[in-house]
Amino acid sequence: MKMKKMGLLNIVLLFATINVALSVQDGLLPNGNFEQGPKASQMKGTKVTDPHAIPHWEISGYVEYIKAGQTQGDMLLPVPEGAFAVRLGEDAYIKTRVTNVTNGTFYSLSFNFARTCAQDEKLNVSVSPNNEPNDWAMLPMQTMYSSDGWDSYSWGFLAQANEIEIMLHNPAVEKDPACGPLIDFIALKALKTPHRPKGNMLKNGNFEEGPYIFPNTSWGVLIPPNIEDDHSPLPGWMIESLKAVKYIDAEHFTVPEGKRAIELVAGRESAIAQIVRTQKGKVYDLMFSVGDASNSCQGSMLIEAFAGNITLRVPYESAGKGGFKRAKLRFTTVTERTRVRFLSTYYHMKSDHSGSLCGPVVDDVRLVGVRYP
Ligand SMILES: *[C@@H]1O[C@H](CO)[C@@H](O)[C@H](O)[C@H]1NC(C)=O
Ligand SMILES: *[C@@H]1O[C@H](CO)[C@@H](O)[C@H](O)[C@H]1NC(C)=O
Ligand SMILES: *[C@@H]1O[C@H](CO)[C@@H](O)[C@H](O)[C@H]1NC(C)=O
Ligand SMILES: *[C@@H]1O[C@H](CO)[C@@H](O)[C@H](O)[C@H]1NC(C)=O
Ligand SMILES: CC(=O)N[C@H]1CO[C@H](CO)[C@@H](O)[C@@H]1O
Repeated sequence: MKMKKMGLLNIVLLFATINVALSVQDGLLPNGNFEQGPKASQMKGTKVTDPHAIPHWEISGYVEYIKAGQTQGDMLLPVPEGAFAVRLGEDAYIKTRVTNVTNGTFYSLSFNFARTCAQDEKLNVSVSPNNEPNDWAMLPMQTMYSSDGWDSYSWGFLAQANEIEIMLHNPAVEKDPACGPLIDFIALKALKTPHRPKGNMLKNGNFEEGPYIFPNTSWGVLIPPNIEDDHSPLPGWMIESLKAVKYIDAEHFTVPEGKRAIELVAGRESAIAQIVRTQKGKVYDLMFSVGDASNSCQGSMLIEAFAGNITLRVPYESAGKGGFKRAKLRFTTVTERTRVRFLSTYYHMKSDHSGSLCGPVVDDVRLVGVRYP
C-alpha cells in the first residue's frame, strides 16, 4: 500500500518535472492558448470576475473570455487556436510569471491578436523586472495584414532575471468596454546572438533567426515599427519607419532561401536596416533576393536598397504565385559605418478582396568586400 502510494507520488513528480521542462521550450506559455478557463461562477456573461480565474494568469479590468463561434452584434468573433481566447477591454491586463527563463538571454514574445472595433486599439507589452524605466512597447493594432482577421505580433526583450513577469495591457479608458483586442496563443522563444557567417558581413542576412511563428497560423508574424536594437525580435536588424514588417515562414509562404524571409508590407512606411562596420573608400557588393510570398500579392513591385550613398531600385513583376530574382548593388563606402536598408516603394493589397496589405519579399542578403573592382 505504502509502496503504491510512493509510486503514484513519483509519477506525479515526474509529470511535474515534464511540465516544467515543457514550459521553458520555445513555444506556448503555460495556458498561453487560454484553453483552460474560468468556472461559470467566476464569470458574469463573458466578463471574468475573479482575477485568478484563468489558470496561470492574473487579470485585471474588463477581461472577457471568448468561446469560438461567439458573436458581437452581427460580427463573428474569430478564435484562431483551439476554442477560446481572451479579450482585453477597458483598462484590462493579463499577466503571467515565467519561472524558467535565463537571465541575460534575449527572448522574443509572440502572440495572436484580432481587432474587434473600428477604433484605434493599442496594447502595452512589458516584461519585469527591468532595469530600464521605459522598457515596454505600445503596439498599434490598427492595420490588417492577414486575410483571416487575425495577425501576430512579436517583440524582443532581454531577460533580466530567471523569473519574469509578462504583461499585456490595454490602457484604453472611456471607450466601449467591449472594444479592445482579442488575444490568443502567447509564446516565447529564446533567440541566438547573431554572428556574421563566413562570406557575409551582415548578421542574420538570411533572416533564419527570428521570432516564433505559430505552426498552425498561416499569416506570419509582424515585427512592430520603431523598434530599437534591444527590442528587435529579428536579431541583427532594426525596423525603421512607422509601420510593421512581416516575418514569414516557408511552411505557409514561398521564401527565396531557407525557411524564413521578410515581407515588406507597408510601402515606404516600413523599412529594415542594419549598420555594418566598413572600411572607408573600399568597394563592396550588396546582394539580395527580391520576390513574392505566393500569397496573392500581385503587381509591379519595386524594392529600394540603400548602402553608402547609393540607392538601387529593383523592379519585380509579381504574379502572386511565388518566385524571386537576385540583385546586386555595388558601392564605395563613404564612412566607417554603412547603413544597409531596404524598403518597398509601393503599397500592395492582396487580390483576394480581404483588403489586407502585402508586399515584396526580401531574403538572403549578403554584403562582401570586392578585392579587385
Ligand atoms: C506600459 O506598461 C508599463 C509597465 O506596466 C508602464 O510602466 C508604462 O507606463 C506603460 N506605458 C503606458 C504608455 O501606459
Ligand atoms: C542578472 O544578471 C545580471 C548581469 O549578470 C546581474 O547583474 C543581475 O543581478 C542578475 N539578476 C538576477 C535577478 O539574477
Ligand atoms: C494544429 O493543426 C493540426 C491539424 O489541423 C491539429 O492537429 C493540431 O492540434 C493543431 N495544433 C494546435 C496547437 O492547435
Ligand atoms: C557618394 O559620395 C562620394 C564621396 O563623398 C561622392 O564622390 C559621390 O559623388 C557620391 N555619390 C552619390 C551618388 O551621391
Ligand atoms: C530557457 C531556460 O532557461 N531553460 C532552462 C530551464 O531549466 C532547466 C533546468 O531546470 C534548464 O536545463 C533549462 O536550460
